[in-house]
Amino acid sequence: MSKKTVFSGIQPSGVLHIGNYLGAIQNWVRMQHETENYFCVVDLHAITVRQDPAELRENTLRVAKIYLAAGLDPKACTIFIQSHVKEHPEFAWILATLTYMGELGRMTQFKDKAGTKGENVGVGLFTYPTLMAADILLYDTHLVPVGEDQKQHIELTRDLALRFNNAFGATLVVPEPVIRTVGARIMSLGDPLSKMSKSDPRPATYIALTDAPEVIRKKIARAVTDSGADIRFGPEKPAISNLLTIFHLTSGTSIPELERRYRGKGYAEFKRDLAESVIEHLRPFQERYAALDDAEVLRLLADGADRARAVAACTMHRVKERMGLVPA
Ligand code: ATP
Ligand code: LTN
Repeated sequence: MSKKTVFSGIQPSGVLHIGNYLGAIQNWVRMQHETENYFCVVDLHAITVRQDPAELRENTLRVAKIYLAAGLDPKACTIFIQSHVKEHPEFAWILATLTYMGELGRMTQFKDKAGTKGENVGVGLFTYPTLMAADILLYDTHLVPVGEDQKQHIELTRDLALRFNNAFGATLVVPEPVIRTVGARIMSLGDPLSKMSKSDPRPATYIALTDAPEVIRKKIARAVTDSGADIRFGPEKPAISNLLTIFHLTSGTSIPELERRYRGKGYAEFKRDLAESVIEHLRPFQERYAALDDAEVLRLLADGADRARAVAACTMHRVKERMGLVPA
């Protein structure tokens, strides 16, 4: 039986945090040997928000290094930079012609990021989901492992694939999201009601994958907690529930077991142990990250782009033919 194809991506819009890792990357690493994989650094998505050129360049390489340090095997995965494969924006245009204004206007990520900008919100932020759909559909993707916040974009991708197929005949594979049951939405350390985000201007609200142990200890010690002293998982305890989730995912100990272990103990002891669990969990990753050679990573990315381009060009050819665009 042939393997299913996986596609996912992360924007180089800041420093990656444990939310990106526990919500998305860890799943990729786990699945990689059962599937055929494309993991993309989506730089064309990052520029929907103004980026400093030097920082964008640095962050793009950093995300690729994080993929590798997290354990993605370049033999099993095609790792590449989105802007190296011109079929992504090309196909995004075609998909935009099939997308309705109403559909894009309903996207929560757009509504959040547009905020109070009114008429001055960038068009790229609005059409962003059509580029994401292009990313996914170019590779005949079956599975898209992401955090909870991306579910709506994948539903739109499915709708666009079906719409294309209905209009022009069976051409595109209709993908499915893969969202883990625990850890798909790690919350901010500063506000347990909003998700941990790498574009948050306050670095204390997220644990970056590259944070040094003393920084991790400090951030966890200062993390917001709930009223009352008991360490219990539940909707009335959003901050402690989030910390318990992180503890569970970094230590492998179940949440009920952690609740038992810290019954009658204070937040201080719980947070101290949690910090050590996170530090230990990240240690092998951080060692691998430090040992990566930039020149070698750039070579892998060039090779990845070559492989991705070959597949993407094939899909574009099929798409154009079906739509009646005359081949060059
Ligand atoms: P930004 O806040 O700058 O939009 P982000 O931190 O949300 O960025 P993305 O590049 O948008 O990061 O997301 C990369 C992947 O990480 C996606 O699969 C996304 O669903 C997942 N992800 C992002 N934040 C979290 C989180 N807090 N918990 C779990 N998964 C997350
Ligand atoms: N929109 C996603 C990043 C992203 C993506 C993709 C994820 C762009 N293209 C394709 C999965 C598949 C985000 O903001 N997290």
